[in-house]
Amino acid sequence: MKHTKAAAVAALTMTVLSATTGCTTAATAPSGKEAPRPCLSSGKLIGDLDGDGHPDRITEARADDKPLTLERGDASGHLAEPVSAAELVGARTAHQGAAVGDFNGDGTLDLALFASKEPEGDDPMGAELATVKLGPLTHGGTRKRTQRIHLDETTAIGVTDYNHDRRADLAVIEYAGDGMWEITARLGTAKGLSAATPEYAVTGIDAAGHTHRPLSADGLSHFYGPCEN
Ligand SMILES: [Ca+2]
Ligand SMILES: [Ca+2]
Repeated sequence: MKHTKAAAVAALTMTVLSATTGCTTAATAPSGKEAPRPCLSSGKLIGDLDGDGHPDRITEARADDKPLTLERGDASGHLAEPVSAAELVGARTAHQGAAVGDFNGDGTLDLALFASKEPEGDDPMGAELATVKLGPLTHGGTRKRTQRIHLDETTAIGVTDYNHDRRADLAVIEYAGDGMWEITARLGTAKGLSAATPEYAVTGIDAAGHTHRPLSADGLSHFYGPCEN
């Protein structure tokens, strides 16, 4: 599957996150504050990604080349300018992307990042960057526990739950070699995503009976309900 480069244009707007987003509280953030439990509002994830105890707004990556964006919220409920996936990755390659999900199922949001160049030959050579930062993240988006995973040349990533275990799984549009692309998956585990993470080709035959799901814009709806008003 050939995929075009994602546009990473973010509107420079200052938005107020309403106090009525209705996020209930869950785990305790590093700041000592009760971290808001993630929920969905108008299709966007409201949750504390940066670990300061205040809800952030995450616009999920979409299959139609709309990349993930992050708007960090503060104590007053204001949302800062959207940060693009490319800015989160911090690399200048042909493709960059980010996906947010709870890959280890501990209740905190984790952040997967990749940076990749275009394939240069028949054989996959690997993405230049493929990591998962397990939450809770710090304010700067860093994390003490960063896991490296292997991806071949990649153009997009997203989350869904292929094996119905309530842990986020990473879906990847990945170079398969010989000019071919495929959607592959890395299954979330109690330890997150790692080199030992189970993986399988979504576009191939799946002996385990996992549901075939391509990258989609509704991945987070498998895990989070609407915010209460
Ligand atoms: Ca987590
Ligand atoms: Ca899963």
